[in-house]
Amino acid sequence: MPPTADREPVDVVIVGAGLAGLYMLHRVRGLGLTVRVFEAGDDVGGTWYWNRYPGARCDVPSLEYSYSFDPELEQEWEWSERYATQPEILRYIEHVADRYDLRRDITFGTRVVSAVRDDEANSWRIATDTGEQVACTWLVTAAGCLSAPKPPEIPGVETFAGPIWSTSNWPADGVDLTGLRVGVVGTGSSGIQSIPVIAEQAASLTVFQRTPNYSLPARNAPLDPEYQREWKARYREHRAAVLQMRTGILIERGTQSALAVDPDERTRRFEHCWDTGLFACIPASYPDITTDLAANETAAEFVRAKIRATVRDPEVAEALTPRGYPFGTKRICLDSGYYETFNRDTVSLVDLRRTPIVEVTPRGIRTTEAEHEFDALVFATGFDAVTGPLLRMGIRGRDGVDLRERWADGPRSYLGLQVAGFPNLFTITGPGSPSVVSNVIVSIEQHVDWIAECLRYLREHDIATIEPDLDAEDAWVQHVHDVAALTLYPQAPSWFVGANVPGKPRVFMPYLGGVPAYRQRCAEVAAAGYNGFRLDRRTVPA
Ligand code: N01
Repeated sequence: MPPTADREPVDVVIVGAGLAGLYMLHRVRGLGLTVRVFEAGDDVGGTWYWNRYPGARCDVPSLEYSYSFDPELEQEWEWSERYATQPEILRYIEHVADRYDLRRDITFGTRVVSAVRDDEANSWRIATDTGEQVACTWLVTAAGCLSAPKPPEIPGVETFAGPIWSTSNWPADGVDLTGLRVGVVGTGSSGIQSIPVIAEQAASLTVFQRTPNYSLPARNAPLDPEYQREWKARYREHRAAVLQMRTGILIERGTQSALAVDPDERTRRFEHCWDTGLFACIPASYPDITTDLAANETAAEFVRAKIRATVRDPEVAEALTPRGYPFGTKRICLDSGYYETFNRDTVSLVDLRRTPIVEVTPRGIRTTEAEHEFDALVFATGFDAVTGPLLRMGIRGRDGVDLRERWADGPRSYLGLQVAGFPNLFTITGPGSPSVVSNVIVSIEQHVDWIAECLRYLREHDIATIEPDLDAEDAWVQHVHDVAALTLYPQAPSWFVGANVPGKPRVFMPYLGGVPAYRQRCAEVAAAGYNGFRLDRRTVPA
């Protein structure tokens, strides 16, 4: 039996008050619908609320990683750096919450633990970890793609005598690492951003690396006020240009094969990218870098040479050098002094491919070779990405079918927006949409606008339920797969394919068809009266 609701039912429940949930709330209010938002954190911000680790910053330029829905908002907010730090982005999100008076509909410190479809009442019954229950007609998840931290999966973690911090749940008051011997496990974006800053504070730092990543210099700098003024004067033009970009980030795209150009010219092009500090620059230089192994290897070798030229100890340089998977098929990292950090006397690297971790001990970390002693440990071990945040929400659709069962062999959705058998459930940046392979705020705004317009349509046409046709869903899942198969992406054991979570089905989850094509498809579907969706006018029993 679904739990009964003990609060007034509402039209819409939104799960999450990060960038997606806040804008969804704003749009839903604009439709005159009643709404509740549940947020696990004690304030707004989502990813930018939790990931407060030292060095955390965005790797999409600030002027592009911001809402576009209100020209006044974009004019009044001043970014101080090319790539904003976590505190600055959080201040921006708090400003948005204040400006549109959003907090009054948000229940903080509350996690949704079950969402059960009641078909007869045409509602979703939501239960939270604080015991609250509420029914809603439409359920919108805005839980983010990288919000379910993955446990480190190392035995003995609970025995460590000192503090353990996780980059994905960093103490809000910060941490003083001065004078400490620190061990960091994990060298994805979070590790790579935090390691140089931790190294500056700690007495010593040991980095435990399982898979080397490709990282490019961010070239972060204060934003020149004149540049910002000029940008803002042409904001509409820039926003329109962004929507023409495959990744939703402004970038110059080449058209030639990397193998067709003179090697010196290709190196000059890569050098230019190395200097620009845009992570999408090298992959965009030549279209076949993402599709052809030999073309990809030219970029991979360019970055490897940079690592060798930066890191003084050749053995350490070799250990830091990524091999065995194509460049860019794991999320490329942007750093500020990452490779240089390994030239410090106080920093050492443990190559876990050579000597794996056996266990965490009360004193530190024991590998097959040695026990390393620490005062504190930092885990930067990543997330159960894309599906994790949805599957931990206890979602059960028609006939009590658990979303976990439905997705046992990998996520299935139509356009990444809805799942067959789960009527009136919308998933912002869901699997099968560009989400994490795009500038996510661009994808968030597009999904929110699409869902808001859909809700308007449903009301105007007196429609009680919307859900995808199974055929349309199957065709979309196949299309997402086919597009990914044209690229090198599925070849890497990345979180994009769920390879970082033991037992997770290996399916490439985001949609690689690019932002413009995806937007067009979604727009066409809506314009055709929600082609591929089943709209049900049935009246709800009294
Ligand atoms: O997580 P990750 P992340 N023993 O999964 C290692 C976004 N982001 O938090 O690769 C030893 O990338 C794991 O090793 P391996 C961005 O999209 C954006 O860093 O599985 N090591 C890997 O090295 C990013 O891609 C920004 O072999 C273990 C690391 O931990 C995504 O979030 C900043 C281990 C995890 O790397 C995730 O990044 C930060 C174990 N048991 C994040 N388990 C921006 O700049 C895991 N690892 C906006």
